[in-house]
Amino acid sequence: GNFQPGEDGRILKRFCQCEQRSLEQLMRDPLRPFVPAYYGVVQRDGQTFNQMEDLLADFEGPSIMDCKMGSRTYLEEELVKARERPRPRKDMYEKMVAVDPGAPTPEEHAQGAVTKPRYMQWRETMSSTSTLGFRIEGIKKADGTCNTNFKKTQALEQVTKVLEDFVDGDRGILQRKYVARLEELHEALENSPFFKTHEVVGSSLLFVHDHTGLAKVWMIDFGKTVALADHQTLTHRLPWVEGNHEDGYLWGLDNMIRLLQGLAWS
Ligand code: 4IP
Ligand code: MN
Repeated sequence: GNFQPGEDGRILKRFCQCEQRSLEQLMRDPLRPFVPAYYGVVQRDGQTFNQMEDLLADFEGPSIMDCKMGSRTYLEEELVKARERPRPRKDMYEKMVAVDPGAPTPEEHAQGAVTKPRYMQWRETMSSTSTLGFRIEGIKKADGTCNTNFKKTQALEQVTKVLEDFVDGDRGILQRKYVARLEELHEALENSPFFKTHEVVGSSLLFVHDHTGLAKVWMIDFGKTVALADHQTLTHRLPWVEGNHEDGYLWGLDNMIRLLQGLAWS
């Protein structure tokens, strides 16, 4: 897989240049408290890894939720590449058909393949990525149960139910802790030179809590977080149109906070 255990309180993640660049800059940014500490590159068994903080180390039997943030989950350059040189993907066609046999077009059925942007856009519109600016990717609860079957979790009521289930038990307290942490993150994002000048795509918020009442949220996965061309900045809120690089990250975070606060979404 992508991860290996590292030395005391650290993990190794398969090397990705883009992620390295982002983590290095994030160590000198207001977002530092909200990302895993980065300890540089290491080699093991002939493979290269980014070494970073194990965010689960301080928890006792953690419950974990991964939410992929933003209204777009692929880079603009992937769209350009697919247009110039379409690469039909059989694996993505198969993942699509497994969820909805009616989703591919007749041409796609005939080819038995779809392009990556096509697959990614379809995933966005099936899930809450398009409607809320984030989607739940997976949950692992303290009791050992695991659920990654959220590909069709889109409606506000469904998303709310999953979040409620995740914070079950002492719901009020946990909910308040998560909301407080997300509001701090929100403030850090608004003060972050890194965030202003980067397109943040495919990045997740990792929610972690345990029975002791510890509850935290971090930003993770920067493999598709890229610097904008000179002097360009993003609102992270405006709708995406090709060329503007907007990622919908803050739109999604606002919706997430509102949902967790139990207020109606508008
Ligand atoms: C996956 O689709 C995820 O979108 C991956 O994103 C993406 O990796 C995969 O693209 C795509 O197949 P499912 O979640 O529906 O399986 P992430 O890594 O953020 O989870 P990329 O490479 O875009 O990061 P491919 O091209 O790696 O298969
Ligand atoms: Mn991810």
